[in-house]
Amino acid sequence: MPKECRRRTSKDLGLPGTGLGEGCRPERRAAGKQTCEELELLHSAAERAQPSGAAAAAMDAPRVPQVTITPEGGGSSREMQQEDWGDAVDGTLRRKLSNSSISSTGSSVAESEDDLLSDTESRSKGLVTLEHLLDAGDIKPWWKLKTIVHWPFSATQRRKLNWVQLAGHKGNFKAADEGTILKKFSEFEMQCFEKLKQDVLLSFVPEYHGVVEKDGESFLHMTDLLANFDLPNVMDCKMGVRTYLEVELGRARERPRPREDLYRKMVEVDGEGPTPEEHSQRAVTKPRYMQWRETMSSTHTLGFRIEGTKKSDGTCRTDFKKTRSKQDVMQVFADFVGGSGTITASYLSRLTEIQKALKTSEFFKRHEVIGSSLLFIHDHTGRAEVWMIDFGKTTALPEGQTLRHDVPWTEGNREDGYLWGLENLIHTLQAVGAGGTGREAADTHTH
Ligand code: I3P
Repeated sequence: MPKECRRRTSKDLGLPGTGLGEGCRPERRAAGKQTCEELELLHSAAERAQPSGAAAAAMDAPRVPQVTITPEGGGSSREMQQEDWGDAVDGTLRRKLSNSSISSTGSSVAESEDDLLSDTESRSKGLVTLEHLLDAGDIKPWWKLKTIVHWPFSATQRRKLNWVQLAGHKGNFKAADEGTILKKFSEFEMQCFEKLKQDVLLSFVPEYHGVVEKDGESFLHMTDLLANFDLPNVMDCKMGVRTYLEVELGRARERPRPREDLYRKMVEVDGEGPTPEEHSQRAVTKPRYMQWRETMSSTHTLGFRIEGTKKSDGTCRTDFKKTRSKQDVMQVFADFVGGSGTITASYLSRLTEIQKALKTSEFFKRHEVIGSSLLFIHDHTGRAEVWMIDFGKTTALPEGQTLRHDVPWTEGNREDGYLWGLENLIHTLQAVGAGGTGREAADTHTH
């Protein structure tokens, strides 16, 4: 089961006193590992931040982004320093959006299969790095932005920065006008949003406002899904039985690029994961890693997996790599909805609507939907929504070809198992609503 993060103490950070949570166990830090710890760091810093100038003028906004910054590249990683805090919260720390494969992790990632993809596609992977604006000549470490969620701010310390990304999904974001976000441009995703304008799925995806240029880079401008929530609870479920594109598989086969960072991530979860050969190479290819991830989690068994959750109380959980059984998934859901039948029912109703729309959607029929998530959001008012997000790896099929999305994948058929996963997700949530433990609700459909 996933571990809960602990809140880092001011002592950990070398910062003056901040309010701190207790009771979470310490976790060993590992490069590339998704953690919640840094999320708490920014919260602590933000609580003390004194907005000034334009930021102070915008103090009527109730939320600020909460970010998880995961240092990349073992040797070069470091904790956030006190000097960074002011920057992080007053905006002088610029979010530099670039391909962190190059900027942060050096050769191991730069050697990945992704580098065989187009530049646009590679950049669309959603990696965010942060760079200081001051000290242009100074070489600073790069950080990978993993999670952005809202955080409640005291009345006197509010800033208007409503943007969001989910735990477990990497994202490239910039703050935008109220209620909107900018996401790093991806050709695939842009094409999806354009096509979705004429599709029945339109009401289930974030509103898309077009491409904008900022600081010399392109972004997709879209609605911030959290904007209308008060202290939202957020969950990201990655849909489908497969999380890599067939094209990635083919390219990896033609030109294998074993990666040490993925080997390390694998070993961290399961020392027996790598084959003897991979152990001796101390590296695994990306498709191999992705397939292993799928079998460790519920992707293969249920056709979806939980990537991360963030609750209104600040509890963040991102390590669901071994959450595989229906019982475990149910427990996470039960905890997420806090036993609320109303929230569960609202989620189910929305999921059923999405399911219905998917079955008639022309867009869905004609696309291989990989790495896309369903985003669950609810708050204490009882408001609960589910949205389809992340289309950076959603690719159009050749003219005339269509997918069923509920049949097994065999290489070449491009099936993604999205609908099968959704059906299982609905059954899982129904079992949660019925107060089941998961044991008695073993009615999961199998291929
Ligand atoms: C990552 C996850 C991402 C994937 C990333 C993996 O593994 O599968 O979906 O990015 O590849 O490392 P984990 O969840 O275990 O951290 P894409 O979906 O963009 O392929 P990457 O390391 O090449 O960014």
